[in-house]
Amino acid sequence: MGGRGALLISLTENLKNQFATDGYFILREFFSSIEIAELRDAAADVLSEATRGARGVGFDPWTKEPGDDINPNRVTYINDIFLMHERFEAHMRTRKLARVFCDLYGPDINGFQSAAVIKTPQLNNDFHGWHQDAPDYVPLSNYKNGCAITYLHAMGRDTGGTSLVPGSHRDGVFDRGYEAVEGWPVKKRVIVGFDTYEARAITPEFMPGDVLVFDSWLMHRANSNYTNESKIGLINVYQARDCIDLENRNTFGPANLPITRSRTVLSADESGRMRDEEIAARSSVVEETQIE
Ligand SMILES: O=C(O)CCC(=O)C(=O)O
Repeated sequence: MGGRGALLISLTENLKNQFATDGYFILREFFSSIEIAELRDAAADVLSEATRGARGVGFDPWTKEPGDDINPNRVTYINDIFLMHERFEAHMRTRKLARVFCDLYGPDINGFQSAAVIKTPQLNNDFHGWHQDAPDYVPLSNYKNGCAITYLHAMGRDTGGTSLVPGSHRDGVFDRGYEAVEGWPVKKRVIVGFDTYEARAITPEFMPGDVLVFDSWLMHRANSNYTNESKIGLINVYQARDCIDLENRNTFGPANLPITRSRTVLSADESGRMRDEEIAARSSVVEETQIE
């Protein structure tokens, strides 16, 4: 497990080994209480404006009753939050977070997703189900794609935490299924063949400021929240620049967005410009290859 603080210099060999073997690690107290308070305020701003029917926003399927103060409309996820609030734009570019992915994947890191996942009060989240993220992403040209969840609240079993199966990232991409459950408003997502993994699942306790870093092939699940307050996690997915989205499946805002080059975090302007240049350079290589 990660020690206290930011590991600013580089990830220890232990953490890198844990990532290779188990497919995840936890950085305890990675963000300070001041940073978490700012992120909660930003979340409250964004969530207060999310209305049903908006693109890239999901809502509690169980009830349309009002939620709590921070999430009055019972939003369960919201994509591209870095475009909605400058604090989330800054979070995606936090030096210490970006450096974690440089240590895992190399000096040049691109964005892939920037979202918030919210477990609303008394949410039965079983429908969310065990899954891997990779089936939504592949084909990728390599495996250098992973997620960081920043916990803004204390979360665990039945309090909105994340469960995972250590080591399951090494077994490839599994088929996904959707099962109807009597009385449920939505189907339950499942991994076909999960039975043999279930006994290995763990459910860590997370505190505000902790970060879970995991490989996109790792089996995981978002848990129910049987408390009376919304529990918020920020999702930041990153990948190595040389991890190519071969069929351009990623439609999230950070797709192909340079976040670091040579381990240096870029500003929003720099990375927007660089994305345009890199995409233009890539298409001219494709054109030249076709002419030859
Ligand atoms: O919110 C969580 O606990 C897990 C999030 C998740 O499953 C996902 O982003 O794929």
